[in-house]
Amino acid sequence: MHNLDEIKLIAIEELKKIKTIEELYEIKSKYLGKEGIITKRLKTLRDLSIEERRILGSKLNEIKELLENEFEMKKEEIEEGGEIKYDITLVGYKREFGNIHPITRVYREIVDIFKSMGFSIEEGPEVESDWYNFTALNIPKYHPARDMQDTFYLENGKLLRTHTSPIQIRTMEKKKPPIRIVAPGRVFRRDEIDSTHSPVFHQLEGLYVDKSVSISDLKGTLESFIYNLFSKDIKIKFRPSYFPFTEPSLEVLIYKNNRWLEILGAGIVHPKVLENCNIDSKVYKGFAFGLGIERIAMIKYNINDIRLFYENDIRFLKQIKGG
Ligand code: FA5
Repeated sequence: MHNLDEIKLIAIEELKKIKTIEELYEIKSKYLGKEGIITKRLKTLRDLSIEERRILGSKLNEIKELLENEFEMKKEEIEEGGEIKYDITLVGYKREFGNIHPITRVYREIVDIFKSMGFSIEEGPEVESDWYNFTALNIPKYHPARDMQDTFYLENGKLLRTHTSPIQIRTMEKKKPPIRIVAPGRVFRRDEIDSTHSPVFHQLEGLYVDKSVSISDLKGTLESFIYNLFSKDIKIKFRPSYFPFTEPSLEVLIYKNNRWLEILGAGIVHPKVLENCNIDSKVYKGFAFGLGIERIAMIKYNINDIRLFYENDIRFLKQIKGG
């Protein structure tokens, strides 16, 4: 006669091997049926002393319960169709890999070029005061130039910056010339949305202040930047413009897909702007520029509608990969 632990192990081993419900009931009756091994043992308990009955009884009941559980589990397994509980042929979840957004990608390329020319990076807040966004830049209240950059005003009198030019003022306030910085950021305007305009877009400001700075330094810097970012074959055009904070002022356009696209505004820093920052305009001169990052990305990646950048359509974002 086997001891109880052996009986238990043998029963479990036998259960593992069976495949059908018929075999399962056979084994169940072999151990737990009327004439089953465990049942018979339970019947012999009454011939034992109280102490023996207590010890053996609890052991037998424990095994009985365990085997009943095992039978139930095996029954479920057989009913669910054999030993395989999971369908390993099912298609799994596909994990999408992310991409650097085209705006971030172009922004990084632009910054790298200016860094290689000796410019360092500055930043400023998106919520600005009237002083930094307009007044210090020689755009006093009621100046018509404010109309071209209408913005979103907050209840506390502050506004969402319309360009990155306030960072010029912030930088000149804290640094003494020579100054050579670029300042990227998100800007906001009450512009109508169309294929080349968005109410939220990105600019990169440039500022160079030193004792002798001329318009040809500005032109040379911008040309060198554009040829570096695109190639020498790109068609560019400078045209006169007007900004209250530069004099003279100009714009740069690039020819792509049968149209001229304006990418930046620039000029020689107005003496009043230098004076507003306590820089002696008789000693120092400066040039500044502000370029539209989306516009540059549109040219670089041949994108004809600015709205594609903000729709987060994976089919679009996937196409712009690399490096
Ligand atoms: C300015 O914002 C000036 N602060 C630029 C400047 C800086 C001039 C320093 C002189 C010295 P403008 O409004 O033209 O200028 O905008 C500059 C560039 O931002 C444009 O050339 C264009 O590329 C881009 N841009 C302007 N408005 C939008 C818009 N709504 N959506 C997308 N890009 C825009």
